[in-house]
Amino acid sequence: MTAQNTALPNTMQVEDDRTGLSIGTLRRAMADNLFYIQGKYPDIATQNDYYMALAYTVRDRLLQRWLATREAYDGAGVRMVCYLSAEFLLGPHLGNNLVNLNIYQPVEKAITESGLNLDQLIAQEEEPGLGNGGLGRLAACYMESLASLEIPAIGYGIRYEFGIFDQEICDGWQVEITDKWLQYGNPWEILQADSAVEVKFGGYTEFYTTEQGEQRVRWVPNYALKGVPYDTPILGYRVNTANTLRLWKAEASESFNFQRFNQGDYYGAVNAKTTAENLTKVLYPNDEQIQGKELRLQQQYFFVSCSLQDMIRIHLAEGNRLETFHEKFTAQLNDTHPAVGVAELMRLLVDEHAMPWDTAWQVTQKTFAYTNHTLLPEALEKWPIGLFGRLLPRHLEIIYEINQRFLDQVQQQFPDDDGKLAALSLIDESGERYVRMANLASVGSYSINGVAALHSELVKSTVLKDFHQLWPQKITNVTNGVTPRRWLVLSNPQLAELITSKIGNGWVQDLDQLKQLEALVNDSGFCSAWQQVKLANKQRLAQRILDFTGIEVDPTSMFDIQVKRIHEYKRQHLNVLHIITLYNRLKANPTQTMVPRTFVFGGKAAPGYFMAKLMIKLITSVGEVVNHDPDVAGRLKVVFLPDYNVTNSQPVYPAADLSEQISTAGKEASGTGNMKFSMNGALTIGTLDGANVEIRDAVGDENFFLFGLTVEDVMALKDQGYQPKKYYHRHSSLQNIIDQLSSGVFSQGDQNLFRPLVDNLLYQDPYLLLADYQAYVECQDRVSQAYADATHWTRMSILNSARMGKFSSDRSIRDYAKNIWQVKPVPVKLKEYIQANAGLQVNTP
Ligand code: 26W
Repeated sequence: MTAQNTALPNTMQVEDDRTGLSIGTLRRAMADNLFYIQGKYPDIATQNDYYMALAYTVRDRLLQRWLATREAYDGAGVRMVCYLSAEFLLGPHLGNNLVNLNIYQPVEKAITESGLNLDQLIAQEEEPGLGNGGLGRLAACYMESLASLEIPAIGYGIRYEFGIFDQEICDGWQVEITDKWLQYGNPWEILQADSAVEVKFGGYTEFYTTEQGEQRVRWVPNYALKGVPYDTPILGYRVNTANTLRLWKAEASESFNFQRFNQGDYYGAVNAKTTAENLTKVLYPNDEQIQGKELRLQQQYFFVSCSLQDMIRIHLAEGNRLETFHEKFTAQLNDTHPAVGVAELMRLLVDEHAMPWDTAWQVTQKTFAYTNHTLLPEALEKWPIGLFGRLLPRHLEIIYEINQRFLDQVQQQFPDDDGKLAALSLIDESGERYVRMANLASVGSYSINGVAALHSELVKSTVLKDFHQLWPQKITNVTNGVTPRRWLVLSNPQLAELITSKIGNGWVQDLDQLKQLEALVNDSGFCSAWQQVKLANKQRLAQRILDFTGIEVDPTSMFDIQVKRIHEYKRQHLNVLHIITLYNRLKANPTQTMVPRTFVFGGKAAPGYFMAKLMIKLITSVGEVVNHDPDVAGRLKVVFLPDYNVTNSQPVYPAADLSEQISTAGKEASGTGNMKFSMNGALTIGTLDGANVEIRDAVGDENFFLFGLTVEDVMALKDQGYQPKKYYHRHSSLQNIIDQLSSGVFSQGDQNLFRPLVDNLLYQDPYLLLADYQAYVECQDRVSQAYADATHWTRMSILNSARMGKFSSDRSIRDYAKNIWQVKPVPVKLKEYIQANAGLQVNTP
C-alpha cells in the first residue's frame, strides 16, 4: 500500500489532477500549471499566463488519449494513413480540443468561478497558420475527421517558424507582417528529439560494387541536415482517438559536420546551424502560382524524406519486411508538393535497403495516392532540370529511369504516337527542360483524385487527359468536406444549440441528421429562433468590424460576404463592379428604396501578386467613397476585414446572409468556404464551378442563386475569340463603371491607380468578368427581392443547413477510407497511465 492510500479512506476516489474532468479538479490543475509551468501566481499572471495554464491542463487530458491511441496502434499490425502535406492550416487548438473532449461547459464554469473569461483566454492563442488557404485548411479538417472516425493516421508536414504572414491594411493597401506564432511558446507540441533523422542534399552519385559483386549506386551528398519532429495530438470528437500530426524542423546535423568541429572551426560549425535552420524558417505565401525557388524544393524534399524514413523505421521496428510496406501504410500526396516522395521512396528502398528495382517500384506504386487541387496552368509544379539535379542528383537519375520504363510501356500500347509520349513524359522537353511533378505523382500512385465532381471530370479531360486514356479507372472523385465541429459547434454555438434542442446532438457526428430540420421550416417558433440566432451573430460581427476597421454597419442590413484568398480567378473585382452598380443607381435616384447591404471582404494576396494587391486597394477605395457618401448612408457599406485567418473567420460564416462564390466556371477546384457558409445558413450566389454544383444539387435549385457562364460557355467563348470591349459597349452601366474607375472617381482623381486593372479587363479579361457582369447583376437583383421576404428567406436558409450533410469532412474521409485507402477504424480504450505506472517500473530489455 502506498502512503497516499493509507491516508485516505478506501471508499474515497481522488480525481487525478492531470486527467480528471470535474470542475474542481480542472480549477486545481489550472492553478498548479500556472505555478509550476508558467512560474506565476495570480497577482502577477497575465491573460496569456492563464491561457497557457489552461492549455496545459487540456493538453494533459489529451496526452492520456494520445498515449492510449499509440498503444492501440503499436505492434497491432494496424494499417495507417499518412497524409503528406506541405501545409496544415490548423487554426487555434484550445476551443476545438474543449469541444472534442466534451469539457467546454465544465471548463467555462471553472474559468468563470476563477474570475476569468473563457472567450478572452481562447482569444490569446496565436493560431498555427501553417498554410495558405483551401489546401492547408482541408488537411486540418481531414486530420480532425480521421481522428473522429477512429482511423489510424499520421499527418506529416513542416514546422514553419513563420507561418502565413499577418496582414495589415495601410492606406487601403495590404502590408505583410511576419507571423511570430511561436514567440510565447507552443503548448500543443511535443518535441521528439530522439526520433530525428538525417536528410542529404547536393553532391554527386557514383557506382560501386558490393562485396557480393553487385553494382550499386551511391549518393555522395554535399551536405546534410537533421530533421527534428514535433508532434501535435489531434483529438477526435468524443472518442479516445488522438492521432499524431508530426511536423519537421530543420537543424544542423552534427554528425555530418563533425569534421568542422575536429578542425577547430567552431564558428563555422555554429554558422552551419543557422543556415540549416533557414530551411523550415518560413512558409511560401503563394497559392496557385509557382515561383520555382530552390528553397521550396528543399523544403518539399526535406519533409518528405524525413516522413518516409520515419515510416520505414516504424515498419521495421514492428518486425516487418519492406516488401510489405504498402500493406502497413498508404501515403496521400496533398497536391504535388510532396510528389518527390515517389523518387525518394525508390531511393530508400533500392539504394539504402538493397531492394530490386521492380519490387521497389511495385511497393512504391501501391503506397502513394495523389490528390489534385488545381487546374490553373500557373499552379502546376515543375522544376528546372538543372536546379533539380544540383539539389537531388540521385533523384533525377531515378526519375529518368522511371520515365524510361514508363514510356517504353506507353510506346507498346500506343506505337509511334510521339504526341502521347511527349504529353505523358515526366520531363517537359518543349523548351527549357523541367521535371513535371503532376506526371511523377500520377505515375507513382495507385489512385488519383480530384476534389469535386466537376473538377474531377476536368482533371480527366484536361490536365491528366492522357493519363486518363492510359488508365481509365485510376482517376476518381472525392468531394471535399469541412468539419462540423469547428465550423458549426465551435464557431456558431447558438445555432448548434438551437439545432440540438430540436433534433438531439447526433448530427455532430452524423451530419446527414440535419435533414430532420426540414420538417421544421413551417414551424414559426423555430423560424423566428433561427432568425434571432442569425441576428445575434450579425451583431457580434458588426462589433468586430467596428473594432477592427472603425466602420459602423447595420446588423439588420443584408450581410453579403466574400472571404477567401484574393485572386483574379475568384473575381472579388466582379463583386466590386456590382457594388458600384448599386452605388450609381442610388446616386442617380437617391430616394430609391433598396434592400440595405453590408459588403464584407477578407483575404490575403500573395505578396508578389501585383494584381491581387491592387484588387484589395480597389475594394478599400470603393469603400472609402461609399462609406462616406451621405446619399447612400444606411443602405450601402463596404468593409475589408484585415488579417483573414482561421481565428478571424470563425465569427464570419455564422453572420453571413449571402455567400459569394463567383469564380469563373472551371477555375475553382472545389472551394470549401462555400460549404462553411451554407452550413451556417447563408444562401449562395454562385457560378457552376467546383463544389457549388453539388451544393446546388443538395440544397435545391430554388434555394441557390445561380448565374453566369458554364464551363462549356467559357470554352466556346474563348474559342471564338473573346472580346471584352464588346460587353463594355453593350451595357451602359458597365461602361459607366469602367469609365469611373479610369477617371479617378474612386481614387481621388488619380487616373493611373486602377489603370492596370481596367486595361486588363478591357483588353484581356482572362476571367471573363465583363461577359458575366450582366448576369451577375440581374441575379443580385433577384437576391435582393428574395431577401425582402424574410419568412421565405429564412425557409431557404434553414433548408441550406438541413441539406449540407454531404459536405462534412467525415463523409469525405469515409470515401477515401473505403474507395482509396482500404483502412478501417481502430477504437481506442482509455487507460489510467499514472496509476498503472506508479513507482516508475522501467522494463529494461
Ligand atoms: C506552388 C504554388 C501553389 C501553392 C498551393 C500551387 C497550388 C497550391 C494549392 C493547390 C492551392 C489550393 O489551395 N487549392 C485549393 O484547394 C482547395 C482544397 O481542395 C480547393 O477547395 C480550392 O478550390 C483550391 O483552389
